[in-house]
Amino acid sequence: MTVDATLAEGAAQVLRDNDNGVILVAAPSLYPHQWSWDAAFITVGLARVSVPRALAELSWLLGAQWQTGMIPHIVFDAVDGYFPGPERWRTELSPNRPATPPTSGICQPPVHSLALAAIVEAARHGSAADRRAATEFVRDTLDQWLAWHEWLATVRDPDRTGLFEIHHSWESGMDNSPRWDAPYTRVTPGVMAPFVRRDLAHVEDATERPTDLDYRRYIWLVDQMASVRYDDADVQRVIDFRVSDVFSSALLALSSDVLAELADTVGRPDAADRLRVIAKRSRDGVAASVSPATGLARDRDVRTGEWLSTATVGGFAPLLCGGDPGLVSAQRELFLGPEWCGHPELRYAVPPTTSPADAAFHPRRYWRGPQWPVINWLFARAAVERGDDELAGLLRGESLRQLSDGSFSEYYHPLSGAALGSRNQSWTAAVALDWLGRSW
Ligand code: 9WN
Repeated sequence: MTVDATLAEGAAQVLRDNDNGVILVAAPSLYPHQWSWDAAFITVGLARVSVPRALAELSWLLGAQWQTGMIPHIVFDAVDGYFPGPERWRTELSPNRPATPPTSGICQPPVHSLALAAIVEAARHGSAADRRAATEFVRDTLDQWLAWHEWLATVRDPDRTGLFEIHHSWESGMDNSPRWDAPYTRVTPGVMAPFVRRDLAHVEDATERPTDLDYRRYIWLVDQMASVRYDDADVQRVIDFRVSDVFSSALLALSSDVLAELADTVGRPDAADRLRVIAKRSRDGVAASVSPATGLARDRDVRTGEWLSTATVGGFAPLLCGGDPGLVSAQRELFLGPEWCGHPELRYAVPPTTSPADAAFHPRRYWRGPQWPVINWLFARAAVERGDDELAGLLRGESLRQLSDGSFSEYYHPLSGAALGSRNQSWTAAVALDWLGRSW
């Protein structure tokens, strides 16, 4: 077998091992449930193995959609082992949650249309039955995806700024990124029910995970949301954390454009028009956030009105959603330059989650420096959407070198290249499989 074939077989094996017959768990022991954005990346990989299995994964997630349109960040499986589980979330207090299965009460970045498009693409090369199933799925579920995008673009962006707000850093998917340091100084936990973390049992070294103080704040916010039964308007009134997330807003723009194209293919120009309105407003919002001083896009603390300028990968939001060619080319130069992918001490030339040149950089601690294959995949996917195959090719080549250790780790040490976090993480195996199956 060639090196690539061995790696592809290893990735496919991880997906098989993590399949519990209903869902693919995000990781074998650290994350034994279905996570929203993980499921999307996992589906991209699954589409290369089996179109029906890929459709089933998205279907299960969509079955847990809330009546508001929100897709929850965790769909719980009937196993114990993760904290916070359903008993801490208490989403049964909300009239909007699905009757079953239990879910968390927040969301994650909207990348699901990329998964849908990957299924459609795989089906094009598959059997007639695959093609029919994929088209029917797009047609039958389009209104549910549209409701999800519209919920983000309206309820979570009441002033139509083009940047939607999050109420917990878990909603960004980048839990302890320095992006959230300033807003978290204003989250001051009071008296709360005790809890025991379970994540630390699954990593080699506690410095690979968020701190105990981070966790107190995370759970405090969960308790605040539960105290108002996850009512959208009440959460905005009581929550200590309200931040416009520029990276996720760029993903909403990208995903809305991709979903609009799919809507056109199933004869839904009405939906396509609504999605393109969301895409344009989000793209404009992202462009307006760019700091003239640093050239990086910025999040904004809704409670104080303050722009948040940290040198994190979130600053490259315009490279995800595209837009003004001058802005995109300036960002591209910065991205490949010495403070980012071109930093001389990096083992692989893919973006660290925080610039090594920034004081907040920490090479082991989760989203504060390590490199995440799924983030690299997103930048490559977005580059292809803009016609920048060269950038996509660079990211693919370096990522495959990084992944060649075969550990399919959750994240990697940016300087040494060491595997960090969970091993055999489903989404890492999924993007590896996708990269191996294409030339960008
Ligand atoms: C909280 C599952 C998820 C990813 C997130 C990542 C991590 C959870 C945790 O794992 O978050 O949602 O317990 O740390 O930060 O991006 O979706 O892989």
